[in-house]
Amino acid sequence: MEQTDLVRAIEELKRTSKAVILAHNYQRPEVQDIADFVGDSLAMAQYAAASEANVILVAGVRFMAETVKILAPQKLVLVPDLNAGCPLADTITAEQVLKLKEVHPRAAVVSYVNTSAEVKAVSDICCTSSNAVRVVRSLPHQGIIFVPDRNLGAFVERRVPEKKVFIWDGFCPTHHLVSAEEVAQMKGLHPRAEVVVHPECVPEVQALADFIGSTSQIIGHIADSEKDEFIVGTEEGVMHALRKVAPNKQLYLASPKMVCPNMKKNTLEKVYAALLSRQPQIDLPGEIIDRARRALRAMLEVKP
Ligand code: CIZ
Repeated sequence: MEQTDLVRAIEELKRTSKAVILAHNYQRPEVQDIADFVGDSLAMAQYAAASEANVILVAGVRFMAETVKILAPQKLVLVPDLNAGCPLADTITAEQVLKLKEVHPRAAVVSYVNTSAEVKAVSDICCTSSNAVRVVRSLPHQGIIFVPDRNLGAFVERRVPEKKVFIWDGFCPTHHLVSAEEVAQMKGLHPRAEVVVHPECVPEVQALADFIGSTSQIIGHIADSEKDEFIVGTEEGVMHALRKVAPNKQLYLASPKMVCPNMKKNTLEKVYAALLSRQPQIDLPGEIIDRARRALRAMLEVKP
């Protein structure tokens, strides 16, 4: 099918099946453009929970669709490709978290949203890259077990020095693809540009940044800034949203290598096929949903 026919067919299926499509900021431009909502994983899940639609297609990676299912368990949650996983989330299992709890029994477990539903189910509270610092500060515990991203964990540790943070050694392979040397080179080429990076980047890259934030925070920062040139250190899908909110600004991706192969598994063809067949669906055991929801709700209760 031609792209325009595919888009028309998806619109028709959305209407007849009363479905909504949520897309993460890292999705392909054409997938973002067909979505009812584009944002980060937390905003996607909040949108889904408040939505009246019974069918939610999540164009992102698996943990994002699971988060939607946990917060809106009565809804049918579809994904374009079940194999779109997250290597960072795969670095830790629920059993490994339980072992960490045995070693640090008085510490609270803070799990980044980039984790499986099973890991969330054994966590005290979740966090995103937007609110990790706030979540950790909100806890009465002196010790924090932070999983699974070591760079986000170190970012939190630098901002909350009064706590002892035990950090898991996971990382996002896509955010590790940009080096400090590359960012320094880009700064040399564009000396007037501000450097904005995601906290999943290595500390040496973060040290060169003028602003560090989640995808939504990066988009908000660039849209609101009076500056007109930016070097952007996160997955390249965010450039599409940035070009929409800041059409007159000069935007340079920090490295052409920052492309997540899992995020790019979702195509318009797969979105169409999933809506048509109502497959693949995200299904989770009720007990995991209930326990993981406690950790997600605890995060949602942290004051902004
Ligand atoms: O929270 C998310 O969706 C992730 C994984 C990154 C971000 O900053 O949007």
